[in-house]
Amino acid sequence: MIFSAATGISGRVVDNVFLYIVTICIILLALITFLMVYFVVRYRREKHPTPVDIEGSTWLEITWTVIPTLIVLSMFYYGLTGFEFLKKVPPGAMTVKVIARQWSWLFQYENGIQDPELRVPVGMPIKLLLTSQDVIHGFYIPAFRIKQDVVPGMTNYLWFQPTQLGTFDVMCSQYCGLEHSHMLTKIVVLPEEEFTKWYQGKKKEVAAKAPPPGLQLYQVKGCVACHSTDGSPRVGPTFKGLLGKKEEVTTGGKKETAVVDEAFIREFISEPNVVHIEGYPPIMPKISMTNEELTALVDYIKSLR
Ligand code: HEC
Ligand SMILES: [Cu+2]
Repeated sequence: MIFSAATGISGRVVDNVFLYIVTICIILLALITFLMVYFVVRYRREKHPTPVDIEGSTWLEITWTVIPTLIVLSMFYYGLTGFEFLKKVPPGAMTVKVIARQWSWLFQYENGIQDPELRVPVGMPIKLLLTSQDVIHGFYIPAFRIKQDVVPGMTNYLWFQPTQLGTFDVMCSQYCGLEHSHMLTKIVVLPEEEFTKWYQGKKKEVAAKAPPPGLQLYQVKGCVACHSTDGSPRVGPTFKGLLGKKEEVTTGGKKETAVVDEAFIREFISEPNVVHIEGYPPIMPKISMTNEELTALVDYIKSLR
């Protein structure tokens, strides 16, 4: 559901400003159109064959200058206070880091949890710290009516306070390359107890320091944006049946046929720009990870037959 109704505190604030401005515009449009048509009919040439000079009216001119000025200023004032509201994070907000990259989102909580979807408790103000690992992205939650550029090399922020349980869409609002339109995720607003349960449970996993399973790394490290695991086409080759596959590759300008084995996968992930696979764009990013993580990922890819 993309054009969802406004929700959360920011949703109401933004919608009110928007409705106020649209209402004034409609009233002005109707008034001006009506007067134009009325004058055209009333003062048509048939009725007034000879033009006459008319004296200006100071009062009339003052009125039609002052009233529209006040209306425009009220729109400015209303917009400005709305903007200030959207930029002032209430105290006690829960902070979550958001990482954007081509072409997926990652959320990092204060206790170390990482997840491709954002889970939050209802009623709690949430502050998001936004950074990008590559190009400019735009973090956009239509239902909450909030949007902020996510720029590499700087941290922007955004806050919202959900007032309603449910699942809401997150989109990228900046054209950031080939798969931009698939850079989607969800915000899940949970009852407080349910959130706490999830938060504590996940924290134990993190504390146990077990290397996360390959599937989770596949999502957290963002491979999912470019590689499918079921054979369906994405920007990069599917992981399904990758092990043992024969493919045409170019290494240092030399074309050859390679058989994908464990070492090939490992080296490709560590140095993605040495070998190129025929038929794919050379855009695989170098993604930092530990040796254990790399092993878990390679094992996961090997398991996808
Ligand atoms: C932004 C898109 C993108 C992301 C993110 C990405 N890849 Fe890739 N990957 C590609 C492309 C494109 C290729 C083909 C590159 C080439 O031919 O130069 C590729 C190639 C590969 C290959 C070689 C495939 C083959 O057919 O031999 C492996 C293995 C691989 N990626 C693993 C990963 C892993 C693991 C991750 C996550 C840690 C990842 N990729 C993240 C785009 C991506
Ligand atoms: Cu993007």
